[in-house]
Amino acid sequence: MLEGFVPWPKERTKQYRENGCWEGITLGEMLSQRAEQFPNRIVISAYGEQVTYRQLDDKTDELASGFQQLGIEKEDRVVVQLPNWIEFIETCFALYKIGALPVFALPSHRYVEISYFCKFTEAKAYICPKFYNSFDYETLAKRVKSETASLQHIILVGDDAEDCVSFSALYAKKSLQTTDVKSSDVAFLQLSGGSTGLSKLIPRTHDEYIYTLKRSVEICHVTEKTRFLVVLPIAHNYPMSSPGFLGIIYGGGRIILSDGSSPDEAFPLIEKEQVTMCALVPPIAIHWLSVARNRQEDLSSLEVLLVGGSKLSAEVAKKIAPTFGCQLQQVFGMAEGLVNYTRLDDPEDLVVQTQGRPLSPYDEVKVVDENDQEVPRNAVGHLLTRGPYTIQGYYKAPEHNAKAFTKDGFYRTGDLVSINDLGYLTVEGRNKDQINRGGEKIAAEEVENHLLAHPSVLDVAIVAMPDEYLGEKSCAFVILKDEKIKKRELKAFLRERGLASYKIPDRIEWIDAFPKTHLGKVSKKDLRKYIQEKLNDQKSKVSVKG
Ligand code: OOB
Repeated sequence: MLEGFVPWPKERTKQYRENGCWEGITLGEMLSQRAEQFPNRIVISAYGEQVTYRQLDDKTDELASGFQQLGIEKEDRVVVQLPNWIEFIETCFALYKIGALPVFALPSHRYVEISYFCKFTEAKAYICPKFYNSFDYETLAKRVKSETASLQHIILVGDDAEDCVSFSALYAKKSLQTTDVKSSDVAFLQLSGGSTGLSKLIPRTHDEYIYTLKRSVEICHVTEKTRFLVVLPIAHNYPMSSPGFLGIIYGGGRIILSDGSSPDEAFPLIEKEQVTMCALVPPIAIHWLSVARNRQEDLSSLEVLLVGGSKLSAEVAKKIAPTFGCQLQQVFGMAEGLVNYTRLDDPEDLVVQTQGRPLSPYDEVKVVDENDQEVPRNAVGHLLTRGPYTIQGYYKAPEHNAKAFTKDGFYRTGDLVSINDLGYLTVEGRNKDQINRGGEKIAAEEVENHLLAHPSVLDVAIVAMPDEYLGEKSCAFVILKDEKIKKRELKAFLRERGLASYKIPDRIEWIDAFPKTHLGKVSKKDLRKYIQEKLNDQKSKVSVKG
C-alpha cells in the first residue's frame, strides 16, 4: 500500500464492496472494457483530431510501455501539468495502467507550486508543455529538476529540448509489461483547495473514483449520445469526474476539448460538435449569459449545463434554462470526495435555490455546531461527511488529518450549509481560511507566508472581499515596517517568487493594527466587514457621481 495513504476501516471497505459501490475494476480496465464494447466509436474530438475508443486504449498502452522504459513504476509519482489537450487524457490512462500516480497540477501553477508538488511527493517525472500561454515551462522544469533529488525526467509535450524526454517519442511499440494494479490502489493525487499553508494532496483510489463516475453518469444522464465539452482546466476534479471526461468514458459518450472557456472559443465548438453537456463555474456562466443573445452560433444542441465550484446565486441560476434552452444542474463537490447534484427531474425551485443532494445513498452528511452536536433540520452549521468515496485522510499529513477528520472518520469540509426537509444542501458560507475566487481556491495562509517574506512587511492578513463577477476576490491587509513601498512592488514580489497569478491579492490595504477577537487573534471577520463597507462606500460614491 502507498505510504502516507489512510485506508477506509475494514468494516466499511467490506460494506462498500458488498453493496456494490466498489466494482473492483481499475481506471485502465474501464477504458479497455469500453474499447472492447465500442471500438470504433469516437471518444475524443479536439483540435481537428478524432480518436476512437480502440485508438485511445492502444495509444495509452504504447505510452504506458514508454513510461516503463523510462523506469517509471508502480506507485511512482509523476507531476502532470498539461492544458486541455488529448495528451493529458492519454497520460492519465497510461499512468493508471502501470499503477504510477499522476499528481494533478494546473497550468496556472508556477515555481512555488510545482517545486512543492515535486519535492513533497518525491516525484520521479514531471510532464509539461515546453511553452504554453506565454509561459516557459521548460525553464521552470529545469530549475525544479536541479533542486529535486527524486526528479529524474522532464517530459515535454509538443516540442523537443535538450535534457528533456520528448513525449511523442514515448509511444513505444514494445508490449506493455503487466503490472499488478489493484482497484483498491491509489490511482492519483488530486489537489485540495487548502486552508492552512500549502495545498494538501488527496489520494483517490480506482474503486471509489469509478463509483463516483458510475453515479454521476446515472444522475447526469450520460449516454453514448452525450457530447461533453471541457472548458475548465481538465486536471481539476470537477471537469474530471462530475461527470467530467472520465464519466463520459464510463458512459460511452464523446469528449470535446476546448483550450479556454471564452464564448469565442466555446460557442463555435458547441455548434460544430453538437455539444449536449458542459460544466462551468459561476463566473463563466455569468459571462456566457451576458453575451449569449448577441451571438450568431446555434447553441440548441445543449441539453445540460452544470454549474458548480462556487456559489451560484439564485438570480443567475434562474436565467440559465431560458437563455440557453437547456437544463441547469448545480454541483457542489470537493476533491476530497462528497459530490452533490440537483437532479434533472427536480422542480425549478430546488434546482435554482439549492446545491443539490449527495450522489450516493451511502453518503453520510451531518450538520453540526461548534461542539460537533447536530443542529436541527434547515439550520445552518458545519458540514461533516463520510461515505464510499470521501477520503479518510490527506496524503502524508497525519497532524493535519487529526484536525480535518473526526475520530469516527467524518471529513470536516469547512463549509457552512443547511439541509432542507428533502435532504438538499444549500451552501451558506464557509469557516475555512480560504478564498473561493470564482471556483479557484486560495489558502490565505499560504499567500500570507509569502508576503511575510518581504523585508518591508511586518504582518499580513488575507480575506475574501465580494466581487460581482467572481463571487469573491482576495484582499491583503498589510502592516508595514518603517519603509514605504508601493502596492505594485508587493505584487511583483509575489510574482517573482513564482506564485500562481490567481493567488496574487487582488487588492492590498495598508493598515496600522489588526482588529482582534476576544482571544487576541486577528479578527478576519472584522477585516471582511471593513473591506465590504469600503467597497460599498466606493460604489455609492460612483453611483452618486454617475
Ligand atoms: C470543487 O472542488 P474543490 O476541491 O476545488 O473545492 C471544494 C470546495 C467546497 O468545499 C466548497 O467550499 C466549494 O469548493 N464549492 C462550492 C460549490 N462547489 C464547490 N461552494 C458553493 N457552491 C457550490 N456549488 O470545487 C468541485 C469538485 C467536484 C465537483 C464540483 C466542484
